[in-house]
Amino acid sequence: MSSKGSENPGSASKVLFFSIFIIATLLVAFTPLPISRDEPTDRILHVEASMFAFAPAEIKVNQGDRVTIELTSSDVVHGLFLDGYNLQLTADPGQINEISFIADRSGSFRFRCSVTCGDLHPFMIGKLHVGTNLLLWRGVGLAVLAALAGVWRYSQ
Ligand SMILES: [Cu+2]
Repeated sequence: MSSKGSENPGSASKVLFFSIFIIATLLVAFTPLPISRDEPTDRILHVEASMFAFAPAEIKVNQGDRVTIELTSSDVVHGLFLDGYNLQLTADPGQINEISFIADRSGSFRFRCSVTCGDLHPFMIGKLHVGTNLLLWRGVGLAVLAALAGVWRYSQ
């Protein structure tokens, strides 16, 4: 690298890096959260149970949502027990059974069939994801940027 004619050949890239860093920091800190946590919504979810799966097997809601699960069965009697919330309902073939609850606990919770329905009944499992803690991820993002800034500073 030739530095003749320039007092500080690396200054342009430093300025560029610093600009990108500032922009990234502002984005992480101030990008509006896509979903306001203050406005819970009604979520009506149709879940179809059949040997030996739930469809859908993965459900996502936001913390605070009023969730209604409408369970149907397309073959034999199935049940749905939701870990963490300790909710349970069963569905006879061709019938709809529903349960409503407030998703006040965030995290990932398994739900599984609560009626022995055949050989693979123990594997009839789904998952409910409640909330993405966006504030937490924002904090993680800022910590990563701060760490990068430290690495960059000491590598000069
Ligand atoms: Cu079942």
